[in-house]
Amino acid sequence: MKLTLYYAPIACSLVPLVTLHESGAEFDVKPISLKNKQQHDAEYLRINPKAKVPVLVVDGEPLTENVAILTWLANAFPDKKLLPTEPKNAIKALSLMAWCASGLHPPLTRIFDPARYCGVPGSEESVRKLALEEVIRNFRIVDGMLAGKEWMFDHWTAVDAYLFWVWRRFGVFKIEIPPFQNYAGHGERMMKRDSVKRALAFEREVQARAAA
Ligand SMILES: N[C@@H](CCC(=O)N[C@@H](CS)C(=O)NCC(=O)O)C(=O)O
Repeated sequence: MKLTLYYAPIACSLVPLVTLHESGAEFDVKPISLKNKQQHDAEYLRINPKAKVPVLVVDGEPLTENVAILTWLANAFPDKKLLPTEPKNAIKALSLMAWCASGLHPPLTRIFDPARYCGVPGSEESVRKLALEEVIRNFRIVDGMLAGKEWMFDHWTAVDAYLFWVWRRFGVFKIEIPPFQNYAGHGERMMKRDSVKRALAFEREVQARAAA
């Protein structure tokens, strides 16, 4: 089986990158520069017409959307228990991944690139402010869910990788927010995992190459 991940530094493609490392699979990574708008190159649009990362190409077949990629990986590598298998927790994991994609992720993009969400001149700060309020509401929910837990379920899963990316993505903005101890602790535990260390070392490598 040939696996290729299309990936960009800082972007949500970190989630499948960490999960691929956790799977123990052999895979290639093709870095894309979102900064240089490479996602709009004709060659890339043939792989993903949505012009987004991540894409996991499985034996020549592109699969998009984090939720689908993580589910595919969990099914392909069942021994690694990348998602819970007990039916009640399996559906909870799907619900959490869907929330990561549709609830936690979008306000981060509005903070990063507010002009994309409202064309009214001078509206950027307002878009940012509202998005930040949404992030704080969401983080409060995640923080409550993680209380007293090492991971979201009784063992590490790809849901933890997704929650970690959201936490880290926000951290890159360096905006002061109230403390979220449980979520912060989760982030610290994630940073100790080999999969995360390898993914972040790769990110540094790609960024250094781009800056050279
Ligand atoms: N729903 C998609 C979201 C993918 C997405 O928004 N990716 C961002 C990076 S975090 C992207 O490629 N942005 C490029 C752009 O919008 O031009 C998923 O979960 O995979």
